[in-house]
Amino acid sequence: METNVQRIKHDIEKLAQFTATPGKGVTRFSYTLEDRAARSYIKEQMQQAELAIFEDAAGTVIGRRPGEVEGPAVLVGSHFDSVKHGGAFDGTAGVVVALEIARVLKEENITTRYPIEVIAMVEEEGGRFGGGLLASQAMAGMVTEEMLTESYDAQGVSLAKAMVDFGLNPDIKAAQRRPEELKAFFELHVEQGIILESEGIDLGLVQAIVGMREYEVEITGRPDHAGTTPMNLRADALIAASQVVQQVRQIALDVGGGAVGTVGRLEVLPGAGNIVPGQVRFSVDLRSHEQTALDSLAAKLKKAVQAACKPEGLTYAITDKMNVEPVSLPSHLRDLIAKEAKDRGISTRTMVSGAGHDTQVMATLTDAALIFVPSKDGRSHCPEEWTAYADLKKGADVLLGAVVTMANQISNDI
Ligand code: HGY
Ligand code: MN
Ligand code: MN
Repeated sequence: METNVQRIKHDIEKLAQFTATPGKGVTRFSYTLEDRAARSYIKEQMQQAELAIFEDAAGTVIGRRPGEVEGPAVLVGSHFDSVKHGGAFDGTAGVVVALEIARVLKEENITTRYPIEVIAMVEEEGGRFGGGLLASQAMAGMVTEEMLTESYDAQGVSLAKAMVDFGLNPDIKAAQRRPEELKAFFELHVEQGIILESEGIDLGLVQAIVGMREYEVEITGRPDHAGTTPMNLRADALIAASQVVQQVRQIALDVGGGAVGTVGRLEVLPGAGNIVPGQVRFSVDLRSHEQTALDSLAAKLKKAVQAACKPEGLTYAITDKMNVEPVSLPSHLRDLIAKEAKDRGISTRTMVSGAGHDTQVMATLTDAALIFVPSKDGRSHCPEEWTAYADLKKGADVLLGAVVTMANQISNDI
């Protein structure tokens, strides 16, 4: 029993067409026309695979293949939203592989003991509203009303309004899954790093995923005429913001142990060459595999913002956009996957993930596993992102084996 690489290739290429920036990578934000087109395609594929289709309150598309008994389901999937000008494989590869697994089970007429669900998640990247991991956090009951009403896109549309306008159930709590109805969650994802390719290894078995804190920082001064306002009378928000940007790098270096800090987006307002910046809004993304280090990064950031603003007489606001803990993933699922790989002559190595993934949130609900396939030149979050289809097929075959094995493993029926 194996997956069909032509169908995998076809789905990846088809889904890459649903982008707001044709010719400049994949830009597929949640609850947009591109989302609508991609989700319709995913539903069509689920229909052909004879899955029962359901969309949860966050907009995640779920295709369920019944088991012999009503029992805890094995979930397999990833996300199908993207970053701005991203690649065709980040998230999408995991959704496509899950669709292919469902097609093979239908073709081979295989019914496992327990149900299997194909999961196509939304808003993992936070590309439109900031934050991210929305779908998995909704399943884990971690999404608050405030996260929905207080998150806005560049046009000032709130996440809550975008979801309702998209036709979704406004009660996000309805997306919550009960641990007892879940048996395991599997995600295949492109590595987005250079290790597998440089070592010539086929699959990465992820043992830990980095913890992430994301903030929106807003520093407010006073817009003034750039020509007539003396230097000592200014409240220039960009002066303080630029100090904080420098500090984000220093904080990560000081905390060390692989900690990283990034300011990926910065907006100067009103944003004209002859106006002293009245306000600056910017993102801060802090990560570490250690919870204590993550806490230290966050505390140092807040101190840096205060130290930069006070002498300049500026005010500031720091809004939490995301706070997910570092996780270690259960070794028994890794062992199961390693055996499936070995049986197929596919090489593996354990590794950690510097990228965040829905798996780390699903791990709070059920046993979760994340496997990586190689990324060409380690590139991701860019149009150049690429994974060879033969590599994708290796991951898909191993995941097919692991999902079926897990869905047949007797456990306490609900
Ligand atoms: O940012 C991340 O690590 C993931 O790509 N959302
Ligand atoms: Mn990503
Ligand atoms: Mn991703």
